[in-house]
Amino acid sequence: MSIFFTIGYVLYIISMLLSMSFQWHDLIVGIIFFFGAIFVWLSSKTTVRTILDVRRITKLKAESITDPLTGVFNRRYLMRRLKEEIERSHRYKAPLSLALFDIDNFKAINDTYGHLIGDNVLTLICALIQENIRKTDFVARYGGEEICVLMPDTKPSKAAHIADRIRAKIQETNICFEQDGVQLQINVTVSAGIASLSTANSLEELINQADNNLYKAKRMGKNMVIGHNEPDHN
Ligand code: GH3
Ligand code: MG
Ligand code: MG
Repeated sequence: MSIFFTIGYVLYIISMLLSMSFQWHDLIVGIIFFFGAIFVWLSSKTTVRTILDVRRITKLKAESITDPLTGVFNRRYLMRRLKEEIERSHRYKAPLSLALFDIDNFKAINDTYGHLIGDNVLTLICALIQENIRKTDFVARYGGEEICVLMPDTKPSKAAHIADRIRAKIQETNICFEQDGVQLQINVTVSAGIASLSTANSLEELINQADNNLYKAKRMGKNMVIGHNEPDHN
C-alpha cells in the first residue's frame, strides 16, 4: 500500500520537475501521502494480527472445554456448568436432572478388539447421545466410558424417558468397522442412572444419586435406566 503511495508521489514530483512547475510546498503533499500510507499499512497489519489472535483464543477456549477423544464437553466444563445450573435452578425453582451413562462391558470390547476400536466405539456412543438429546441439554464425558447428559428444566421422570430413548437407540445401532480386512459388527448397550435436584441438595448429592442408580442398573442386569424409583426396562 505504502509502495503505491510512494510510487504515485515520486511520479507526481517527477512530472512537476519535468513541467518546471515544482514548488517546495508540494513536498507537504508527499509527506502526508507517505505517513498516511505507513499508518494504513500498520493498521492493516495490526488488524490481521488481531484477527489471528481472536481465532487462536477461540480455538484454545474450545479445546479447554472439550474432551479431545470424543469431542463432547470435558469433565471440568461439566462441573462448572453443573454448578451454574444448580444455582439457576434454586433461584428460579426450576427442575434439573441429569443422566449418567456407562457403556456395558466396555472392558470386553477393548480386550476383544483392542483399544483403538474401543476409542472409536466410545466416540460413536458419544455422538449417538449427542444426536439424541434436546437443544437445551448438553453432553459431557464424565470419566473413562461414563457420559453425562445434563438436562435443565427437566423433571426426573422426563429425564428417565429421554435417557431410555437414548439407551434404546444405542441398542438398535449396529456398529460396523473393519479390522485386518475383515468386516465386523458389534452391538453395544449402555446403562444409566438418573439424578434430580428435587431429591438432592448439592452437586455432590446429585452425582452420588446418579452413581447409585447407575450401580443399581448394572446390578439388575445392565442395558437399563434407573431413576425416579423404578427401572425403565430394555
Ligand atoms: P460394566 O458393564 O460393569 O460397566 O463393565 P465395564 O467392562 O464397562 O467396566 P470396567 O469398569 O470393568 O471397565 C471399563 C473399561 O473402560 C476399562 C478401561 O480400560 C476402559 N476405558 C476407559 N476409558 C477408555 C478410553 O478412553 N478408551 C478406551 N478404549 N477404553 C477406555
Ligand atoms: Mg462400563
Ligand atoms: Mg465405567
